[in-house]
Amino acid sequence: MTGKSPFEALSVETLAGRLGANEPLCSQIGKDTSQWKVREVGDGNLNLVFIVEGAEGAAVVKQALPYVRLVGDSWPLPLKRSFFEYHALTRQQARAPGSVPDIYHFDEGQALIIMEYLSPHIILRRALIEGRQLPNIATDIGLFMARTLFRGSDLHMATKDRKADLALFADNVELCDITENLVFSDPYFDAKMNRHTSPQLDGIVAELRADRDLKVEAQRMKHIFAANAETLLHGDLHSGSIMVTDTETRMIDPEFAFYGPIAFDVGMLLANFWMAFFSQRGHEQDGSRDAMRDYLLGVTVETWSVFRAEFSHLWRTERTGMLYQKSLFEDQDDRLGAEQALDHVLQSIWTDLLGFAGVEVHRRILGLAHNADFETIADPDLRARCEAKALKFGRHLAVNRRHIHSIDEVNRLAALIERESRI
Ligand code: SR1
Ligand code: MG
Repeated sequence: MTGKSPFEALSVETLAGRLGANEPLCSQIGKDTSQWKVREVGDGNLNLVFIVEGAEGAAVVKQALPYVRLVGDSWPLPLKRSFFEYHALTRQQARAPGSVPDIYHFDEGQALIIMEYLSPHIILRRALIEGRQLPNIATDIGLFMARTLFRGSDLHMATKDRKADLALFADNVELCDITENLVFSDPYFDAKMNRHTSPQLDGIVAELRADRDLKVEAQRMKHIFAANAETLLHGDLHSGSIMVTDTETRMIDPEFAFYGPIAFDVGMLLANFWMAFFSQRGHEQDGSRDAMRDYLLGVTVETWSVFRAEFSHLWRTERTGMLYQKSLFEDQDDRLGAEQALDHVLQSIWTDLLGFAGVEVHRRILGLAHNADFETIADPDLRARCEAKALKFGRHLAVNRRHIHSIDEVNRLAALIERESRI
């Protein structure tokens, strides 16, 4: 199969025939296709994902489909998202080595990426639902975010290179459009594809849709998302985009990559830890999840602290871009000025990440794309209680973000809301 053939979706049955001569794949898993075992394991919303095992190893073949898998061919989606995913992965690998799967091959025409099979890794979201406490995720993810977000910005890159990259990723229009609508707008009106736990949440949903301050703030976040092309984002950094073992963490699936605000990836990620926190009550049938709740709040504190420390370290050692240039500060013996500017930048990331986290929580409960943390709670009354608490928390973050000063303050609020028993 070459990049020149017309696009054709792979299947378990056709994969060996079509990729049997693919040199990078054969060199990973062995070229005797009679030994290949192929499974389709994609459980995301958009793509096909195959695990291919051969006599000498295994690999993952990920292929985009020309439509949204979750919805079907009534919602077309361009194959070029695979191009953006491939280019985002190569940049993430360069900026945060070891944090993403190794890439063996990219075929633009067939919209497929052949990459490292991560085993025995599982999706972080699943681990958190199972109540597993992973010791390294806060450090690994905090470092990943600081390194990729700092090194992809005008704080570090030559501005000519950053502008060329900005132009490249600006074409990821349709994936941005998904985020712009699904995250920032749909949850706040009766959008066609929305769903929520009903009738239990009907009253709260009506309240949120009538909440003028919330709607204004959600649109403010959308404005920042769309207009603040600061750095190359992962673009969809939630616990379903991270694979883990007890000791290893890898980020996957950056097909939503584009140039946006630093705070977006950080806010989305933290929101997913807070949602995991509020969902624990629904997974408590086999024993208390008190320790898991403490662990999850601890992870938010540590992730933010690692992010801040690494971002500050890079600010002091790798600030080679055109922003806040050293010639204005350190070179004039004004280290204090550089620190003052760093404080301002971190403060603005903090305020904005809270807003992004708030709307991310809302869209996972009220919009099209829900998350398994809540969805796997079978009892709808119990699920609704967990979701209602998360919605209240999300509203507080989004509306009061300028008045919240520390992550401890956020976590005290989460614990307080969690202890309230009524919807
Ligand atoms: C139609 S795509 C829905 C969601 O799935 C992806 O993982 C993104 O989070 C997107 O918003
Ligand atoms: Mg994804």
